[in-house]
Amino acid sequence: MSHSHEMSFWEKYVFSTDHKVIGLQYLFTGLFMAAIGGFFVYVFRMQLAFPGISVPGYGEVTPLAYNSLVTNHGTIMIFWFAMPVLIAAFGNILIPLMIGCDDMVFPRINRLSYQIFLLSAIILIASFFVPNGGFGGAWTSYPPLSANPEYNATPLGAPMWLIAVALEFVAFLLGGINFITTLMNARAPGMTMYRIPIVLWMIVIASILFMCSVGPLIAGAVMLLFDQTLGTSFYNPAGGGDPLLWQHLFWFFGHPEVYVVLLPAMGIVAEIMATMARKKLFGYKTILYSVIATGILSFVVWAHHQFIAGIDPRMANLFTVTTLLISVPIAELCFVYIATLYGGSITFNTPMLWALSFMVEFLIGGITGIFLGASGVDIFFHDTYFVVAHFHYTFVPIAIIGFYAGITYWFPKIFGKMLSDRLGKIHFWGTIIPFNFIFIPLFLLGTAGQHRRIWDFSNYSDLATPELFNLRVIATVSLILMILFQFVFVYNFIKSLRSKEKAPKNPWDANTLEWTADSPPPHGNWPELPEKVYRGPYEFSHPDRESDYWPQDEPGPDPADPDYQPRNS
Ligand code: HEM
Ligand SMILES: [Cu+2]
Repeated sequence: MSHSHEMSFWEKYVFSTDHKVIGLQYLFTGLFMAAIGGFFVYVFRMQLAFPGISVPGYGEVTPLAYNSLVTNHGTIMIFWFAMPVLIAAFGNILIPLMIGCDDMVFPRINRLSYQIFLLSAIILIASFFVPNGGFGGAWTSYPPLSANPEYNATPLGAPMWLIAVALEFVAFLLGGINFITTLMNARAPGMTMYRIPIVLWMIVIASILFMCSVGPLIAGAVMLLFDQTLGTSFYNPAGGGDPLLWQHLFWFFGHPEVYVVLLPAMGIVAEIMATMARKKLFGYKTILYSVIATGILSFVVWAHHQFIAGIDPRMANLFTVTTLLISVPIAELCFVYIATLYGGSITFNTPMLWALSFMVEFLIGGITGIFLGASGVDIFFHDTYFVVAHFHYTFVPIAIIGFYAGITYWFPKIFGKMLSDRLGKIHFWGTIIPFNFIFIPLFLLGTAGQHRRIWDFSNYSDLATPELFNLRVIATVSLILMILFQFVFVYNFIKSLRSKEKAPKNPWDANTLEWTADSPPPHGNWPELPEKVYRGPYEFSHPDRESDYWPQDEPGPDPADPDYQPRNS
């Protein structure tokens, strides 16, 4: 490479333009933020189960603090953990390696994207320490509560939160430009559209979805900032504004955002399933077109968040129909994945367990979403813990399971060492079992009418029964168990990094190009870029071949070619 001189620590790890280093920066910043978001959840779940106690490691939870903890937990988990890890970290690391090029097309824009992201994280964290603490108007930030400093009691925290979120959006717009251009322009010869690994399609389609949906929200956020700080009244009815305008702008972005984080996770799962089942991914094009259909449909469902906002019932029907329609392509994806597994010779190692559990848990989230999408049912469930349980059954698989699936699968490539599969399995079960014991009780609490965003339920006689109290304790104890088991992963991570044994180049016998690079890949990825791609990424257990996998760059016939002559004929 052109870097003949020794690079200093700063050049190598802080101001690098290498896509892998930027990917790791996003990864570790995202994980650090997840730890904060996780700590917040521990604090407010303690308050919910044992109201009024002083939470170990935090202290007493005041109502104001409770609001801020919930708000920032949600904000951080989605914008500073799910997006940076699933899209920015995996996207940055995987795109060039899987399409066979040496870096992103605009490496310095890429670096700038991370730096703006880091700044946004710093501003958000700083907002916890200003007088009255961080913003407490919920991650959806509905006005007039969010717009009026007198109502939300966080005159500094609220604008800082908005500025942090806006900067984070800028970072992801810049990052998305790189992802799309790189995928379109830097592919190795022979890497045709239908030979691109599905995870890259998912990451790039997610970036496009984000770019198309975020514009109106940025405009809306600026207006909200003006309402907060300059006394305008875009959303203030007293001044002629309309608080519902924000709800439209927010959810026009907010619902596609769910698919923005879902798609990369589903892509990760697809790669792992094909490899660990030694089967060709079933219906590559079906997946691609279902994802595109999902993306388009996701723009016409937003008002299912407004069924109780005084919407005309005929309009509610329309949004019920589109919401239920979107479950069709998503269900299709699930069937396609099951078809991939069908008849495969499955290895149940750690990445595969995560991938399989993703399907099971996400299914619960998806099915309960159908209830909420029906306007009549939602009138009862709206803003209860049923909703909280529903979206966590989608977000925890996406963010937590998706992350662990991806990191355990690509760990040998990224860090050049193997993780312990035994510790991995302990961590897996220690996470997945408590996870269900957190959120099944929340479904029950929601059906019992327990409202969300409430600081102390003992104030409501119908919610202060011993049965409901027990359910809250089960959820909180399970959460603590789940958090404790995360340290098994941390231990495994550090232990593997320190081990002397190097990982092989291609430990899972996979086909995609990243496995042909050294582990970890050097700056520039390969001494010489892959010369040609001969086939799709999922030629596993091909009947004409002795070996059960067929790397994309291995010279030889292309089974998709019409002139292809099978060897055995
Ligand atoms: C196992 C870990 C988690 C637990 C136990 C948990 C628990 C909770 C609870 C109980 C609430 C509602 C609090 C209230 O309404 O008063 C909540 C809110 C929320 N959580 Fe989580 N959560 C977890 C992980 C996540 C993850 C991974 C995400 C997203 C990637 C997420 C996103 C959200 C969002 C968006 C809200 C709404 C915040 C708001 O109302 O403003 N959570 N969480
Ligand atoms: Cu929605």
